[in-house]
Amino acid sequence: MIAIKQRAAALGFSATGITRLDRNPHAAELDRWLSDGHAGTMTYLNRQAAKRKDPRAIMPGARAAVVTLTNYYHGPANPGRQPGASKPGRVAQYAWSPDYHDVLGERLEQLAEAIRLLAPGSKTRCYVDAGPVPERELAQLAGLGWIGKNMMLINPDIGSVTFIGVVLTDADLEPDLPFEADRCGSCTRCLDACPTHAFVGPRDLDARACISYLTIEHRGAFTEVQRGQVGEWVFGCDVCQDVCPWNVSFALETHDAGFASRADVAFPDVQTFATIDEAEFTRRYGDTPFTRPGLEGMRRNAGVA
Ligand code: B12
Ligand code: SF4
Ligand code: SF4
Repeated sequence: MIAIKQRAAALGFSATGITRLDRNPHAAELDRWLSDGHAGTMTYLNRQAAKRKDPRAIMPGARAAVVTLTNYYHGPANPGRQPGASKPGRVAQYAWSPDYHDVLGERLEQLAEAIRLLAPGSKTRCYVDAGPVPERELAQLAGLGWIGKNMMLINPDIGSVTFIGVVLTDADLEPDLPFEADRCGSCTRCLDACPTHAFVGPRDLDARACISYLTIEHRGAFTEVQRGQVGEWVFGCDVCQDVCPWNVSFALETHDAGFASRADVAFPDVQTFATIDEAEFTRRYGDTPFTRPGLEGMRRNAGVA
């Protein structure tokens, strides 16, 4: 399987692992998380639960997953160094560059082609963030890292500031060993630093209180409590990753041209959202993740910031 990993490295993926598909060993955790209501209004997670609990059901005949990590770290969030730092409003780093669904989707298709060449007649399907794929779970099983107390997949060499991309295939690929160790130890920095105390416990995040959920997935106005929680963040949140010692020590700035940051997205002028109309919003931000909350959502978030 060295050929697949070499191809993945050449395509720009930071790390790649392979796992055979089986029943999700943490299906019970997913059930409990959902029944506790921690998914909030993300009801698609309930609808997809059966497939997340048994990823073999996602694609007919699927036997293996080739799982990739892509580093998107843009450097320490040092407001003094950032252009536009005097402006209010912060955007999580995963949104700073062109939409990762597009960039990684194309790279995964090229990786899938390499798998089909290696195993003639095999079928493949690519996923990044969309679809019923338990991505962090598969990454851990493919040996790429452990699930931290902040629920992120942490790779011991590059940290957690990564996207996960997956190619499912019916080819019979030799798997890697799962990453069994838990290298969080007694650390609780992420749990303690979360501005909204959204962690009910280690590896248990109530998304309804998470700034990422509130600024991106929540529809409608904020309550007073939610306004206080969201604070200066206008899109997503990086706090539980910024404080993690594995990122502080090992995350390296990306030099991947596909993930070059866009100043208008990384450091937007938050006043803009109050004044522009839908047509102007689409012209400026139509190809960015800001389209998920849309102009109405970004206006609401910016209003708090
Ligand atoms: C819904 C979702 C969200 C929700 C809910 C987050 C959450 N913690 O579940 C919200 C909107 C809040 C969110 C926020 C973010 N997200 Co998000 N999100 C997802 C999505 C679409 C589904 C996740 C899901 O199923 N959650 C439900 C929980 C229960 O499942 P799970 O996270 O897979 O957890 C499993 C393991 O933890 C396992 N488990 C439980 N206990 C144990 C114990 C051990 C020992 C082991 C091994 C496993 C294990 O069981 C769980 C069920 O299988 C995934 C993409 C995907 N298809 O998977 C991206 C994804 C998880 N998100 C991602 C990112 C980047 C983020 C943000 C950093 C974005 C930001 N900066 O604002 C934040 C981080 C917040 C956080 N600390 O989790 C990346 C994570 C990459 C990585 N390296 O881990 C993903 C994988 C997207 C991608 N393709 O890159 N997200
Ligand atoms: S992303 Fe922010 S709000 Fe959400 S759990 Fe992490 S620190 Fe808390
Ligand atoms: S901050 Fe500490 S507890 Fe949280 S994920 Fe990182 S190492 Fe684990």
